[in-house]
Amino acid sequence: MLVALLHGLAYAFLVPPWQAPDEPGHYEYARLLAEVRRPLRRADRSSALEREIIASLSAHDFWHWVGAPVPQPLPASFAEDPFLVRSGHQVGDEPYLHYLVPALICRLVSGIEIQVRFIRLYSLLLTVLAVGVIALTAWELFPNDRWLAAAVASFQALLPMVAFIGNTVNNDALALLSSNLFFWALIRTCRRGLNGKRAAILMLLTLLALGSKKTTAFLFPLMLVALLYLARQRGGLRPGHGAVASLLLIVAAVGLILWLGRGPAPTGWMWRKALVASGRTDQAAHQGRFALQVGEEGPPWLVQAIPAQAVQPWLGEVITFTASVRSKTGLQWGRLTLHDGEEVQRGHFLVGPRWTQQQLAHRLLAQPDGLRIAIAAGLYGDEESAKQLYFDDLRLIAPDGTDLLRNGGAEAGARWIEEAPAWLMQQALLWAKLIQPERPPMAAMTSVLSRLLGAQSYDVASLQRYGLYMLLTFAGFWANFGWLTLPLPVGIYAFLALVCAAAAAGLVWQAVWVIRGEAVIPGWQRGALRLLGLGVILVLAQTFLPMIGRNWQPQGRYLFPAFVPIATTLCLGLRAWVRPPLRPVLWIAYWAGFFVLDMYCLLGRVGGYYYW
Ligand SMILES: [Ca+2]
Repeated sequence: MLVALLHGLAYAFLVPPWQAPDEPGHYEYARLLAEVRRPLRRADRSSALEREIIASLSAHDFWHWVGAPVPQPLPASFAEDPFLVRSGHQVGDEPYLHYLVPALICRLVSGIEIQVRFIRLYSLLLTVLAVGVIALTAWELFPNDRWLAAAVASFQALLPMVAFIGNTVNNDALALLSSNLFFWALIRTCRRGLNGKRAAILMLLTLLALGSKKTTAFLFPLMLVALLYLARQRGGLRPGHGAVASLLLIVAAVGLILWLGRGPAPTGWMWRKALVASGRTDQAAHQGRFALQVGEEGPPWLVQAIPAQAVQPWLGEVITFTASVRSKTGLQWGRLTLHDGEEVQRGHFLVGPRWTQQQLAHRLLAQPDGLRIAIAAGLYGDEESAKQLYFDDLRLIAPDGTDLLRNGGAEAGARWIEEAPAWLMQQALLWAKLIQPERPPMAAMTSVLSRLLGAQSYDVASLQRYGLYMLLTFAGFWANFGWLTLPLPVGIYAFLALVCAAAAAGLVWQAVWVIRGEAVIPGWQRGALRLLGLGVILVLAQTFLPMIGRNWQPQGRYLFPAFVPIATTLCLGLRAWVRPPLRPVLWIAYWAGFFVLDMYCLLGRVGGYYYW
């Protein structure tokens, strides 16, 4: 804890004000909370406060240090500055538990810079406490190997990025403390057995963590699995290996059938964020077997969202939306719509029962937040006019002739696996009378699944982007200072990656040993390590899955709430390479390595950049 305190103090004072990611946004949150004294909404943002913060940024040479051009004149809001706009707002986005004390600080002391310094000290306090908790956790988990426990416990105190992020104006410190508390309680429960009180503590700590930062969400499923697992162990209910294997086989078979089977809903097309089974028909088709239908028999409109990365190359250029359309009977109104986040463009037309070509051209904005295109029956705002229309061969043509739409010909039905969650959720909500039958629920899960399963999320460019983001996340976990503008030399990251790869290999080896029964470890410890392993898998899924199919970059610090499992697996993996008599040497090398890294980061990288 003393090491963490000194390490943290060094960063809290060496790093100039505002030179940590998103500090202005977190400070804005605290100040607004101090003023309105109730949970904040997006509408509570104040432009006067933003101008005050921007003046302070300017006084501390913010743009110079982050390596961005100094704006002339100063921007009037965060949104007007090309650098700050990427940081986004925390207000309306993050839970407010963490900000209570910073808000209090803002009420007690005045002067932006003093407030920022005090809020940093509050973060430091939380981080130091978090190190204390991880030490207790490691002691609890490895009573038979004190060296290993000390290595796990010191990992957090010695990691440069924790010392940096954990001591700036940011909500990561409380997330770190609360998730460490969760893991401490989890391991105590594994060792001493589950009872009502311990289960309640685990649930409360999960809530505390969830209230501190969104990145602790993985603790919720982990808590549920842990409670079930520990309850089963207590009850002595142990299904044999055969039962587990056949259960897995059944799950895999059902998954395969759901994956291969295709239902009536047109894949790629949504109505009110849900797939619609009635949106496709084989009663009429311009080409192929199927067409989309809207109006009396189908939903009143159908939407397809084009991801931001697909339209990115065509900013400022004209794209053309074309469709073949006909009515069921008589002359009917219909429309094509394009929505690029700010501007909605509608093209109305009148069609009869013969296929005709309609089109709508649109110039993309400079900063579209993705693009949504829709086909609809009737006139806009006049539901009475919506009669049956068929649409087929829809295309959204980019300047180079590529088609940005999926399933424009309506030939592909949605996979059952895409439809099943939406359908089940809808049935559950209908049953609970939470929705009316005519308003399908927000089946966000459906669009998430189609993003994860869609082939367009895995083209070469996307895979390269994911690889880059994973490397940046890895770097940001160890050390990347400023607004992630001050990385270490690539060679250091490569070395750290080698160490991690060695630890992973050691871990696999160790796991094989344990499974083959050659390593004897107590049952409670085996259970605790399994749950920690699950924690690592869950946090990796939580950090990396959201980047699939959209332009979103994870950060290394999003892994911090899983510090206990990450530090444990890393140290266990390293230990596996060394025979017991030589282990003290391994750990001394480990601490020496950390000491060199810390000194280099602090004096070489951070000090060298800001001071000498
Ligand atoms: Ca067709």
